Amino acid sequence: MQIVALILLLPALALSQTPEPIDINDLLTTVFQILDDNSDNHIARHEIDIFFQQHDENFDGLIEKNEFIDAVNAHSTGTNPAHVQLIYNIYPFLDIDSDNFVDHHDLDQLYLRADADKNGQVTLPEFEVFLTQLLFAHGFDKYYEEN
Ligand SMILES: [Ca+2]
Ligand SMILES: [Ca+2]
Ligand SMILES: [Ca+2]
Repeated sequence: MQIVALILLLPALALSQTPEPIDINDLLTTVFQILDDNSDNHIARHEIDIFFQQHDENFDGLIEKNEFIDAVNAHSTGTNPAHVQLIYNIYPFLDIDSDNFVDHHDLDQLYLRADADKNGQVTLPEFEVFLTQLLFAHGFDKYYEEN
């Protein structure tokens, strides 16, 4: 799966010859570390809930788009602006049931997909494969062409 992800990335990497090329692995590692609340190199399901609760500003059990953008901004100090924009664009993909909000139901579905070996922990390799596939399933390669 890792190799498949890398092969899928090659066209995007070829197009990213800009002054600040997007380093997808660096970006994914950074997001992983933000979600790994206890820094044990695994993302447990409840760590997703911790992040969710920290950024559900109006306590309605949903992460609205504006709350998602605030959450990304809160963790983006010194981050390549292209990375920040890329993460903004992930929001619709997280809304699995397409009801315009990200809620616990969506997170359950996303977590099940990310935890490839179903052991209740998401490792960095699992996370990288999952998020890379998510990005490419939603036209990530087009993002490179437009930027
Ligand atoms: Ca952890
Ligand atoms: Ca909310
Ligand atoms: Ca796992």
